[in-house]
Amino acid sequence: MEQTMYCVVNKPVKLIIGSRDVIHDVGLSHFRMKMDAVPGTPTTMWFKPVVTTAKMKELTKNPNFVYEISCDQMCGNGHYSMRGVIEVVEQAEYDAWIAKQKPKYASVFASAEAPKADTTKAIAAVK
Ligand SMILES: [Cu+2]
Repeated sequence: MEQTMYCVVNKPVKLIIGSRDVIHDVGLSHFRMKMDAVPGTPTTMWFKPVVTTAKMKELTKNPNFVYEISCDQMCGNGHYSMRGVIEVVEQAEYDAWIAKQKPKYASVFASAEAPKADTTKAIAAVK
């Protein structure tokens, strides 16, 4: 399942990155950044998005433009699916989005199935 990380334009974002299985790599190709995700050794990376996704759709003349976040390390069978989207929005849009979110931790711990260990989950925990 593709996940979306919402960020506010012109506000710094710090990712605290880990892995529960093998070495992955968090890649933000549009920001020209990447950082390894290493089991047992947390890494960090920060960035400040300065152009909203909506503005990038205009600038690129591509109505389907999305900022991508992906695993940039060939890590195994699931590598092809380790991809998400970063949605860069204005503060008001972010506030409206966050107000509609439900806590995820309660449902994770109540579930009999443990969360899948992959880079995307680690990233999702940061947002
Ligand atoms: Cu991978």
